[in-house]
Parts: sequence; C-alpha cells; structure tokens
Amino acid sequence: MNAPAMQGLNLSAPAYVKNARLLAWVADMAALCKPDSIVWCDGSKEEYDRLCEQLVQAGTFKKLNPAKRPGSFLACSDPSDVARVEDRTYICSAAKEDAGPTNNWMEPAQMRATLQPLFDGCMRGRTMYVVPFSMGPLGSHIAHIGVELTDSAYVAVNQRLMTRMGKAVYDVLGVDGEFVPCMHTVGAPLAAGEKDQTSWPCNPTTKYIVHYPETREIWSYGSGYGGNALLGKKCLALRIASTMGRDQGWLAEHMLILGVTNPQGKKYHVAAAFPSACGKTNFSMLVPPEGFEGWKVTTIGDDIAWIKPHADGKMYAINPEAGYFGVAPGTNTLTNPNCMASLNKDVIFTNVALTDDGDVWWEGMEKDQGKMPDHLIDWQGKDWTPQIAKETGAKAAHPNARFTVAATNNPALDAQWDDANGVAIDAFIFGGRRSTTVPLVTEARTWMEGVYMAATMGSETTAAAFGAQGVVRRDPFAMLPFCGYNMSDYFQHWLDMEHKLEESGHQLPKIFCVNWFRKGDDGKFVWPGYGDNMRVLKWMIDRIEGQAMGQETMIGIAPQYSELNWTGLSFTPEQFKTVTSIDKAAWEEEFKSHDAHFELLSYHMPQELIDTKAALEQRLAAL
Ligand code: SAT
Ligand code: MN
Repeated sequence: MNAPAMQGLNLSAPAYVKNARLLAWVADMAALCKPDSIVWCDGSKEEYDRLCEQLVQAGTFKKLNPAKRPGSFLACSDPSDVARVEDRTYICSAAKEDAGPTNNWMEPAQMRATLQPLFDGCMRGRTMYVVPFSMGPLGSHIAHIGVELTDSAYVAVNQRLMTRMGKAVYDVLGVDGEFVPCMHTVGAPLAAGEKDQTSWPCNPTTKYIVHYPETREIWSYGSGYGGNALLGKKCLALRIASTMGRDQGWLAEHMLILGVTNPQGKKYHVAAAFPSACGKTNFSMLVPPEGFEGWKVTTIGDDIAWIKPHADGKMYAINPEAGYFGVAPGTNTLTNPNCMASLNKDVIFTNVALTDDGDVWWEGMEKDQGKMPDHLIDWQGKDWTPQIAKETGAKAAHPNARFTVAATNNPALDAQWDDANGVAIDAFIFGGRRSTTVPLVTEARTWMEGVYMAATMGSETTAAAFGAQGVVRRDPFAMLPFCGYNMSDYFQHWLDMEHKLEESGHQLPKIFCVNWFRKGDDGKFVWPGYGDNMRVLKWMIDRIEGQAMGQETMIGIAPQYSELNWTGLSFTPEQFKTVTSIDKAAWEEEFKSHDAHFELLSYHMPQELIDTKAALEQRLAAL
C-alpha cells in the first residue's frame, strides 16, 4: 500500500490511510510540488500543539499571555494578503456559460497549463501537510469529505478548529470513499538552504483560487489567508458544494443557522443569508433583549448551511463547518457577548493588535473597556497610540481581522449543532446592507417573490470584499462570490425547490427580507440592530404561527408598528416609519438597477422572475 520513497522523500502513509485514490493523489502531488517532507495530520491535540509551537518558532504565531488568553495565538499576515481575492478566483467549468457572467472563467485545459509550472516545485524547502476533513458531522448523509494538501502549518491548525479534521475521516473514507481534492500552496518555494525572510510567506504578485466543478477539484496558489487558503470553507462548502447541490437536488448556501426557542419550549430554526461582514456571526449568537424573558437563541452555524429536502417535505440544514472564522473589529460584549465569551481561550487571531500585556485588541473593544488603550503593537507590527491613530487614521487591527475558534467554545451553541440529520428550517431570511430604500423587514407573499427578493438583493460593500466602500453591488442570495455555477441557473434551482417540496403537501419555509442598516437624515443607523433584531425575529415567528396580521406593501407583507414587542426599547412610530417606508422614486431607481442586473444575467434567466418584476412594478406604479 505504501508508495516507494521518491528522491529521498518519504511517502509512506500511516497504516490507517487505505484509500487508494488518496494515496495515489498524494504521491502525484508530492512529485509535482516537491516538498522536503510530508506530514499526515491526525488531528490530535498533540499534533496541534506541536504545529502551533513550530509556528511560534517561525515567528508566524505569537503566543498570547496565558493568564489573559490561554491557549491562544496571534498571527499577522503580509499586508498584501489580508482578504479573499475575488478577482483571482476562477470557476473553470468546461463551458463558459456554466460559470456564468458573475464568475471569472478560464478554459480548464488553459488553466491547468497556467497552474502546472506554478505548482511545479512550489513546496520546495517546505513541508506538505495532508489535512483530511469532513464538512458536516462525520458520516452524516449530508456531509462531504475533503483532503487539503498544504505547505502552510497555519492552514493545518486553522483547519483543526474550522472542520472535523483528523484520523477519523479516514474511517469514513475507507478504501474507495469519495473526497474533494484541495491543493493549496502559499506559492513561495525556498532554494536549497534558504530560510524564510518573512513570517507570512505568500506570493505577493501571483494568486489563483481555482475550482474545476466537473471534476470537483480545488487549486489555490499564492495566498495564506482565510477563504483563499482554508479550502473547506468558501471553496468546497460553497463553490464546489453548490454545483453538487445543483446536480443532486440540494442547496449549499451562505447562511447562518440559528435555533430560537419560545418560553413555552417550542423551537424554530431559521437560516439567514447576509454578505460577508454584515453581522452573520452576531445574528447567529443573538442575546434576546429586555422584553424577551424566557426566549433563547442558539447557534447551529454562523456562515454556511447545507440544506436538503427530505421525504417528509421539510428542508433539513446542517452547518458543514465546526468553527468560526469571524470578523473581530466591532465585536464586543455589547454587540455580541456570546462571541466575546467564545474568544476567552484556544483562539487563533489574525491581524488584530497586540497589547503591552500580551493580549489582543481591536477597534470596538474600547466600548467594553471604557477607554482606548495607551499603547499597542498594530497588526503590521508598528507602535500604535490613540495619538498616532488620530493623526494618521491608522487602525490597530485590520478591518478584516479575524478570529478562528472551535464552535464548542460558544456558550450559545445549539444542542443539535452536530446532529447528522440537521434541523428542519422554518424560515429563510435574506439581508443586505442598504442605507436607503429597502425596508426593515418584509415577508414574501410567495416562494417566487422570495426568490425574486433574494435574487435582486444588494449590499453596500465592506472590508471583506474588494472595491470602494459604500457602493451598492448586487449580491444575489449573498452568493455572488460563492456560487460555483451560472447564477441564473442557480435561481432556477431555487425555483425548482418549490415544486419538489410542494408535492409533499408540507408548508414551505417562509421567506423574509431584512435590512438592519437604514440610515436617517443625520447619516446614523436608525435601527439599533444586534440583540434588538430579536424583535423582528419574534414577528417572523408570529407570522409562521398566524398570530400577526401584518400589512400588504408593494414588496411584501410588513409588520404594523403595534405588532412588534417594544418593551425595553424606546423606538417611536416615526422612527419605525423611517426604517419601513417605501419611497416610490427610490424604488423606481431600484427597479432600473434590477433591470441592469437581469440584463447581465440574461442567459438562462427564469422567465418567472422577469414576470415577477413586472408585477411588482405594476404595484409600485399604483402607489
Ligand atoms: O475569508 S473568508 O472567505 O473565509 C471570509 C469572508 O470573506 O467571508
Ligand atoms: Mn461568509
């Protein structure tokens, strides 16, 4: 079973690795990438500790003060490698139309020819880690296995927190089980005897994040950061999985999953899609405010949902991940106390600031601490003081700074988070970041209208995405950077779900559209957000239970002021109007912008969506 040694490289796998395709693939990739050595990760605590210690020695990790932040580390990346690189991300399907107009595309053969010389010898002077992982509970019929080959120990330890990683995966894989091969290199080979000059090796000029949907492969070159490098996340669980879902009749979505239990003990499950850095983690860990005594919100996932229609006519969702890779800046005990509690120990922080007593800091923490720290080392290793920040505008933490932490650290973790069958979804929520136009909450009158609302969702850009801040970009289903195939075919796939589920006679999940981000004339957010989003969530449950009438609007059913529980919050009917009003002129512009969006997506655009738009425009004209 064990392959012969190759040019002094020991290829022998542990005896428990029995999958023939995997063994052959590792041998092939070792021959291509030419690492100095291979480490087969077993996912043990000993291995994790050893790799973390190695990262400390290499200067990639700084061990944080164990009295303040036990078991935790800080990594600071190269300033050129701080976020996903959407302009370097490719869907290489055989036909360009299958990637669609929202994805970068190159012919597979041409891409392979481009990557071949880059990967040839790319791991020279480095170790190749074999990282086996399960997306979803081990052995669940909804789960899928991936194996990542990477020359980054940082990736290996992050994957242990983010996925079910290790030896047990090989038992599920067996001799002939399926896995998604995930190739990753930082793209910085070392010459014989050469040592790293940097603690964050990456390729500053050449980056490729490549997906071959037909053969279900991922090849990532040149970046060590986040979704570019932790290939189970956006690459496998969204881009590749969305194509699996299209072929097999299920959904891979950029959605958090939460449980909400009422004082009588009845539990509901909600899956909600928001673009990156729009508060998915906060919403998934929401703490109900005053006025909601006895209510409980529990987290199943904070970023990705895999959803399968079941024979009972319900849609069941799992979180394929096992950890959170969340945005640190802005997080504090006021915005997300459960998240802050999750970060007390065993965390990998990336690109936050270091305090003088060996702890971490990011913008937003001053709200907990009552003041700015006097001195920090910022994410780029430079001195930071409030004075310097005032003069230069320098941020102590990068705006896209992240924490990596196991889900089991979360005090609000749902008891069913690891349930192999998933949880039955009662409602879908779609939300963008819009300072105008889109109301606080509306319920789609039909599945079709819900799909329309999700398909035309827009968001003002944030730090996780490239481009200017504050510009509205259409981000259908919050999947723009993550859909592994043609977006219009994806809309059709969502429309088809209705017919698939209808046959069962069971009621479909309701679809709601929200916008927490409307601003007043003073440019400030009007809706308090965070825990107060519970007020909207409760209204949704009342709608599910038939206990709130709501009122018809042009764009769906909206709450009446009196239908929200206002206990503990002073929010006037005028303020309510500011976040719920429908401005005719703004919506005329909005529909024009939907036109442009549909124009771009015209290939395979479902006619039903075009008809829905016409019907909505008629309603608007009648206002
Ligand atoms: O870097 S990630 O892709 O994991 C996070 C995000 O941008 O949503
Ligand atoms: Mn995300």
